[in-house]
Amino acid sequence: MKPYTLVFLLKRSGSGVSEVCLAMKKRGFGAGRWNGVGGKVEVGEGVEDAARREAHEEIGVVLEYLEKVAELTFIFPSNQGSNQYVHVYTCQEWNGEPSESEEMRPAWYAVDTIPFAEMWPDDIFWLPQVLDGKRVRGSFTFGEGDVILENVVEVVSDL
Ligand code: 6OG
Repeated sequence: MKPYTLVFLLKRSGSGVSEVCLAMKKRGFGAGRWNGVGGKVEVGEGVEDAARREAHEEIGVVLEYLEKVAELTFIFPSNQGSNQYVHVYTCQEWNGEPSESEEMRPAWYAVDTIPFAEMWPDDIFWLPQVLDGKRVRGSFTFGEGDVILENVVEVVSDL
């Protein structure tokens, strides 16, 4: 299964995460949805290196420390070529301000205003737990119209 990365920039306030940077995908797979930044890991490329490259290409930031927070499997039975194994990270230290590219338009959202209805439908099952400081492993099977047919999400101690 093809490896991908997904990174969410976070701002914290005293007790926890206050804001998350989402980016509107302007073209390609997932266009029209808010998501973290990321993409395919190229052959011979390290996973974290791929995450850093994509963040720079898509929103112009240089990531410092990355924290691995999830591993997600997305299965499209009617289109197996779209199956993905996604390594998910959060990042609280970066250089530069998120800025728009040809591919993505970033915006900051307070954690209680995350636009789940305009995101991939799996996100509601795992992103709140990640923003709550947990690590998760998940698997999602998608049907026609990107409806979720099956989902398994477990909180894990290590990834
Ligand atoms: P490019 O095609 O831009 O990489 N991605 C998903 N993210 C979520 N939250 N749910 C999904 O459900 C996703 N499928 C793919 C992984 C695609 C980017 O989109 C993410 C990559 O960051 C199906 O190279």
